[in-house]
Amino acid sequence: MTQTSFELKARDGRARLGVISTPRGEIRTPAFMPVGTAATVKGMLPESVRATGADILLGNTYHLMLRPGAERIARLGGLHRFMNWERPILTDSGGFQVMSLSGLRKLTEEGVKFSSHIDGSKHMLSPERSMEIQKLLGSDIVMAFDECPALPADRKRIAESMRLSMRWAQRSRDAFGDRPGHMLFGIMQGGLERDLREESAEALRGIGFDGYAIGGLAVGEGQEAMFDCLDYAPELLPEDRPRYLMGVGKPDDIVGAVKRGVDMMDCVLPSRSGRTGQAFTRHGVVNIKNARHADDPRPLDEACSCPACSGYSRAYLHHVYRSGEMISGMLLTWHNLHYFQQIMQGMRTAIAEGRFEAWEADFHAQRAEGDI
Ligand code: PRF
Ligand code: ZN
Repeated sequence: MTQTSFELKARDGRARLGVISTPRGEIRTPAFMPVGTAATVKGMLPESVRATGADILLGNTYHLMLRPGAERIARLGGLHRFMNWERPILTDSGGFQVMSLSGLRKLTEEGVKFSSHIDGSKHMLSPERSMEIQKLLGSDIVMAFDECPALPADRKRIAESMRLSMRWAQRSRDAFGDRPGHMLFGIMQGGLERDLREESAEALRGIGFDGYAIGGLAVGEGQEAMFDCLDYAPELLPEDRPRYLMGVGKPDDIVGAVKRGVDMMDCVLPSRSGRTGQAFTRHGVVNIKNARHADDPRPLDEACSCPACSGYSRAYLHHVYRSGEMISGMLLTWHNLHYFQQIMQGMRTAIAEGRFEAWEADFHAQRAEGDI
């Protein structure tokens, strides 16, 4: 009894509808995971995040190991209890964040030594230590430890990095062991090189994981190049396992990824943009700081049922943003997370009813409409 499963319920073209079951609850796919890097989705109570429709959050090994420390979180009963979110949590493994956030770092076959972006203190991550930390946190979906080169990078660098990540994937699998109720996902790398993506997928399938992520995209290559890769990459992975596209994206990236066979995604965009005065709506992005909202009595989106849209005008949201009031980030984050989850629910329903193509056409048509 493994206590976890992935059931595919419907398909429409390459888009898939499914459910991941874990002891902490079900994850409806296609799923969008809000990012709770530092054991909080910034500006939101966990029950509010749930109210937007999220089934699962993402946490970060890198941030939590540095502050407050994985051993401390374990002593306090694990990450779920610590942050008061009892539903599933997926944790990223740390390698990607070390490369993008830390100070001095040294990459070897063993792992990566680095200095903290917070206080400069010295730390080490390896496949074995990353598995240990994610176990201490109590993560439901554990990510293999990988390395992701920044693009553009030359082919030789991408190939060597991918092969290192595949050796680390095997070490992650060995260190993870057998943990009923918890899933381990492998991460495909290989940049935009088709044969390297194939080699990576082959290596991961040989090791065997509960799910498979597509890493190394949305790192500066642009949407067209990303979609070109997604035109073949998901199909290289086992059909009967969830596929997770890491760090994506804007609403149209998400829709394009689901259309190409992706089941899960995460991104800081809805929460981060909420704090910088950007709202995503059916018609496009609204910059609430813009002076043209100062006298506007309309809600952000008259068709949205979130608290920001049901109780407040654009004029109010503009005012609290300009005044630096905390409620500004709270309301806009709530709206953005709600909107992202509405997109996911819309896609899930459309796939179930075999009308994904029409849903997608409508999604793009609404965005083309004039004034926002
Ligand atoms: N690997 C890991 N985390 C990630 C990525 C990756 O390639 C990306 C790339 N978009 C985001 N987060 N481990
Ligand atoms: Zn709203």
